[in-house]
This record gives sequence, structure tokens and C-alpha cells, in this order.
Amino acid sequence: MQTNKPIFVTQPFLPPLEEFQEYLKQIWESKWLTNNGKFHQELEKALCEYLGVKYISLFSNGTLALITALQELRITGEVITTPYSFVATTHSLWWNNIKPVFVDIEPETLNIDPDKIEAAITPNTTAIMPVHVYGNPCNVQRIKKIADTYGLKVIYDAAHTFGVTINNNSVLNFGDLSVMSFHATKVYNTFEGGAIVCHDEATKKRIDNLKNFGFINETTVVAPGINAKMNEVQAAMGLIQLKYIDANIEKRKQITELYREKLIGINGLVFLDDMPNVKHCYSYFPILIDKDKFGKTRDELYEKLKEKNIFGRRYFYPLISQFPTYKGLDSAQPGKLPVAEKITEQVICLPIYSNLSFGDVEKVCKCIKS
Ligand code: T4K
Repeated sequence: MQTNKPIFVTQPFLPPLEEFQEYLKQIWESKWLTNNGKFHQELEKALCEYLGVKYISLFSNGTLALITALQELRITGEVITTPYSFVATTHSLWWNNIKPVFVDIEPETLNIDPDKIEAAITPNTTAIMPVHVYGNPCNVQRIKKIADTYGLKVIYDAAHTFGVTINNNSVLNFGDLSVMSFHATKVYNTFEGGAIVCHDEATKKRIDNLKNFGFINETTVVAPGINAKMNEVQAAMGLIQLKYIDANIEKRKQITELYREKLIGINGLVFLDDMPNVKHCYSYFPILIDKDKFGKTRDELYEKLKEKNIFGRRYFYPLISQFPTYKGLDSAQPGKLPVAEKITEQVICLPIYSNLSFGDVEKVCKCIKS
């Protein structure tokens, strides 16, 4: 029934099928399906231009891009990171045999707290891997200063940011490398997909080699690379998506504004505001529930929404540091990450995507208020 169709936390934007078919026809004719094809090359150029970055290397997904970014910088030992993210952030360290060291988050932005980074640095620390959570930029200046002082690399997990700028400069221009995700659930999707943004040609070349088994020519392999190439169907989707991205982000902005208007002033419910001088992409709309003031726990609200066919998601619950793989680490011990431990019990991300109707946003808000 139309009146009670499920509303999921997100839904991918899909362009008109005919537009995609035009690209598919070309792929069928050329029989060039992958390995740095025409659309792959076009998309790298188009994304550099759209995002305002110098070099980009496309990947089959964001997780392999994260793993490869660490390989490229030859990161070893310990890496300081946030427990408040999708598990792929820390898994990329684990797959590289690197020890994650969790540092708490700021209550205002939910990003890694720069004030707490220095205390976590040891002689084994080689890098910091912060996440621009929900697309809200980290304190990039403070993180740069700390990294420069201690000689650390910075790899940003920028999976939630697309087109985000600080003072008109892409957030992807900070750090040694930034890693993007173009998964179906993201603001900009290529079904699955990802990318590494870097700042010089030599690095771009090495990353391109690493994602192609380490080949530099037909017969020479210079590194134990992996297969993480984006294929032509994904790249074609990426090219079409770019035509719609501004309109899609604008719609997300309007949805965010409507949520804020409808939910403001509810006792025990808070949401994040826009940050000064930042152009946002509105990838998620998280709310935080204080059970004492709101009169219900986060989980009670989450279940109540589900009864009404509204499927918010508890991104990010549990914390990465609470998963079995990581909970034995020193930095993961209960009480060591007090802000993240509190927020993970309070958060629900409400539905947001470009095809979400304003009527559905009102329905979600009504359900929260009732
Ligand atoms: N770093 C960060 C900070 C990340 O958030 C992520 C991914 C990564 C790294 C890794 O990047 P990738 O390797 O994924 O490129 C989803 C996504 O799978 C994941 O990409 C994303 N973060 C994470 C936050 O969310 P799930 O398990 O919650 O997704 P799922 O399948 O439950 O989908 C959520 C909702 O989206 C569904 O209820 C309905 C809708 N949906 C989903 C898919 C896949 C659709 O309508 N169509 C679809 O095709 O992880």
C-alpha cells in the first residue's frame, strides 16, 4: 500500500534507465569492460574537476581503497583512529597488520578529538586515520599541526563526504591521502565504488599500480598489489551521476532543513548544525536521544519508528572498539572513550535521500513527536 510503504534510512539515486543504456551500448560495442577503460579515465578527470582536487584513483569499493592507501604510505605499527565510524575504517588497519589505537570523539562534531590525540602517540605511531563522520569535516588544521609535529602521516576516511568544502577548498585536499566511498548508500554512487585522492603524480601512479596487482607494464610487477579496479559499468554510472549531483545535494539540504524545523525544541532530542564556512553534502541526518529528557530510550524510539515502517539506522552502534576483534585492545577498554560510549547509545540516523518526499519527512517527525 502506498500509504504505508517502508521508508529506509537511504535509497540510491538512479538516473533514467535510458541514459544508462546509452553507456551500456558503448561498453557492449567496445567490449572494453575494465582495466583503466575509457569511462574510467573520463570519470577520473571529471571528478578531479568537480571536487577541486589534483589526482584521483578510482577503486572498486571504499574498503579496498582504504587498505591500499595504507599500503601506499607503507604505514606500520600503530595508527590513531576513531571508534565512531563504520567498521571498514578499522578493518583496513587490521588487514595491514596495523594496531588501531582508539581516541575519543568531540561531542559537537562526533569526529576524533584533536585534544586527545597527542596522549595516544607512542614510538610506534606512524599515522592518524580520522573520519569526516556524516560528512562534517574534522578539525583538519589541528590534525595537520599534530601530524607535522610528530612526523605522522594522515589518511582521511572521507567515505561520507562528496563535494564538501571548507572556505571553498575541498576537504579532500587535507591530509596525505583521502579515501572516498561511492557505495549504493552514499550521496554519490557507482553501485559499489571508491577512490583515493592524492596530491602529486608520482603518488597517483603508485596507487594505480597497487590497485592493479603491482604491474607497471606488461611483465613487471613492483609491489604485492591487489585487484581493486573500478570497472566500466561502475564508471559509466559515475559519469551520469555527476549530472545530477548538485540537484541531489540541494534536495538533501532541503530535507535537512525541514527536519531541523520540525524537530527543534523537542526536549531530549538534539541534532547537528551546519558548520561555519563549510559547504555540506548532507549525507546523513543523525539525531541524539537523551532518554531522561525525551522520555524514551533511543532503542525504544528506533523500535517505534520501525513499527510505523520507518527504518532509521543506529550509525554508529556498537562502537568499532566494542566489536570482538577490537575490544581486547587497551584503548578500547570501557570508560576510555566516554564521549563515543555515550553517543553510540543515543544516535539514530533518520531517512535522508534525494527521492525522499517532504511528506515522508513530516511523517517521520510526526512519529517522533507522538
Ligand atoms: N568508511 C566509512 C566511514 C563508511 O561509512 C564506509 C561504508 C566505508 C568506509 C567503506 O566503504 P565501502 O567499502 O562500503 O565503499 C552500509 C554500506 O554498505 C556501507 O557502504 C556504509 N559505509 C555503511 C555506513 O552503510 P549497511 O550494512 O548499513 O547497509 P544496508 O545494506 O543495510 O543498507 C542500508 C539501507 O540502504 C537499506 O536498508 C536500504 C538501502 N539500500 C541499500 C542498498 C545496498 C538500498 O535501497 N539499495 C541498496 O542497494 O552498510
